Amino acid sequence: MRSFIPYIFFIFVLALYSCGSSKKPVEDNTLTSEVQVNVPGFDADSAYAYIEKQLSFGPRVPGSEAHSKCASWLETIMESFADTVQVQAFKARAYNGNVLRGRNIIASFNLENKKRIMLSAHWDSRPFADHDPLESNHNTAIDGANDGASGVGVLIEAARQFSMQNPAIGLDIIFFDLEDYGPPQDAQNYAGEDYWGLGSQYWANNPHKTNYRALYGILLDMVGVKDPTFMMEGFSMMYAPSRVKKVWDMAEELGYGKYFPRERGSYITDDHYYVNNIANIPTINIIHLDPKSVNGSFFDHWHTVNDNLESIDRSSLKIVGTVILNVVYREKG
Ligand code: AHN
Ligand code: ZN
Repeated sequence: MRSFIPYIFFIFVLALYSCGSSKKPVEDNTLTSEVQVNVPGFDADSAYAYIEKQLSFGPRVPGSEAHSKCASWLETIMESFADTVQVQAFKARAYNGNVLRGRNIIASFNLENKKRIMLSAHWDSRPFADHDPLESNHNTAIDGANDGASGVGVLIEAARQFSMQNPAIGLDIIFFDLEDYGPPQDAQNYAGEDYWGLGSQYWANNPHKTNYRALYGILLDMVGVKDPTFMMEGFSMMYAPSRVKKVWDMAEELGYGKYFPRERGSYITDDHYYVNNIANIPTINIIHLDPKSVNGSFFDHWHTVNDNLESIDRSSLKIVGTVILNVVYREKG
């Protein structure tokens, strides 16, 4: 009987290898371990002020003066906090044939460290309020307080903290441009095409550094909604389930479990999709999802003229910012 054992072992090894051809994305499972460290407090008032500042330029619609002024401001403020800031200027074709000029802004900390985390949000705002209940508003550009500015505001405040207390891990904060220029609701012919996330698609195909790698990425989108429910978004679970678990565990440990329910959300074609699919960096999306909202997915004021400062809740910024700071500072460099 003993002589069978090597054969059984051989068959087992063979079976292991034959599974390798499956198409399911395989997450790189080199999770880093946690360290004991004093994590600075996240200042939600400061994050709020950064959102207010972005909105002060007017809607950050590609091609507008507000867009270019805001880009310069983002570059300057990130230069004051980060070790380096790179601006990636690019052109992309929109669903309607318009050629848009975009700017991805990449702020890096601890450049010498090969172990890196990538944090991101989109900084442009949508040119049309195509989900507004008033049809006469459908061609009006939105402030994008939640849809865009909230994630950027949280990450600028995080950067301010990183400048005061250096984390052990390397960090790249990327503000993607041209996320929200996707086809309007009433232009049906473009469904399924890659017209969202033009900035992240560009970056994923042309990273700011050759052979750029990060252990994982976190995207923030619509994080300023009152009483948020950050459900476990579909593509995040498909490409980076262990990172979702890590962040949701951290949120629970911090007492924010209620806002990070362990429930699956729908699949959102957002910037993280392209970072996962093209650049192969396991990236999760912390995004407020509410199947009971008027649009069936996002917050009620999504892509309406009411996505303005009034729909931002400071305590939500505090929750998300605190989770981000804890995740980053507790990573071993
Ligand atoms: C789609 O609705 C296909 N994607 C939503 C991505 C998005 C828009 N995030 C913010 N605004
Ligand atoms: Zn949007």
